[in-house]
Amino acid sequence: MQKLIITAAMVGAETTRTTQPNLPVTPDEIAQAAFACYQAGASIIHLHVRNDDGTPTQSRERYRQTIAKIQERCDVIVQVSTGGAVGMPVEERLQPVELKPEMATLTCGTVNFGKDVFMNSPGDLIAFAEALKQNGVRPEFEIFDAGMIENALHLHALGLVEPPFHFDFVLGVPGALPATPKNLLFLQESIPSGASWCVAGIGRHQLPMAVLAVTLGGHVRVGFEDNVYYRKGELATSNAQLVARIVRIASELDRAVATPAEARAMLGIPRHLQQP
Ligand code: KMH
Ligand code: ZN
Repeated sequence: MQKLIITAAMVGAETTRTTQPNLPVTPDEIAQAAFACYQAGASIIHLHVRNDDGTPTQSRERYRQTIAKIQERCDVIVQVSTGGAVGMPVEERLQPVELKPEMATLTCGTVNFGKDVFMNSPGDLIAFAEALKQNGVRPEFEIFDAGMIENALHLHALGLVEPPFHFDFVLGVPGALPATPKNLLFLQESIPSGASWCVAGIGRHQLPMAVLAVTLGGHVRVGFEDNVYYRKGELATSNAQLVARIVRIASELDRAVATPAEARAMLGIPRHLQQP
């Protein structure tokens, strides 16, 4: 089995300080939290940024400041969000890609998202894939529902993305594919051989989906973007606490955890370049 890549999704766009008082918001807070996650065993930081008042933003400048502060502390892989928050236009969502980060998300279709609709039209997917290609950024395909895998492969047919492919199955969003073992197995079987996958279980599904991924040879995403609890009724004290639990479980199951350098090799990321 490949070494385990742990992604920390520490911020997101929807989680608030009201639901999780330890949510990092400022560039300094996010960089400190990223370093703690790296020390705990995360090799990828899935990055969203916020304004000082806590509202979500895709500001290129805010991403630039935050990435610089992360890179001052450690060589973790920074994967910027191109999802942003529901309702943001494509141009706004694409701002952090101009910084040429090592990775970015690419959501592969439109999906109901709680009471909202997370829009990703066929034309949007092409715009995201073109921007990532132009800037030399490795995509992580965000798969909220089974049909999105086909949309990702269509981008390959158009010559916009190249293997090795990496998929993130986001399971348990209200309105999207439920987080069940059966669905996870189905998705695992539905991606091309040679592709890698990660699972991000939402809410109470985060831990059981992660444990399944550790045993099946997939990779794991944890953090406050997807889940704010350590266990039922008990808030997590930090994102790093959630990462550390996965490292302990992986150790018990004899699954070694990847360093950022090992994750780069597995994901086809050529080498680590500091941001200008
Ligand atoms: N905030 C969600 C609407 C991504 O980061 O690419 C989208 C999201 C996906 O978080
Ligand atoms: Zn995200």
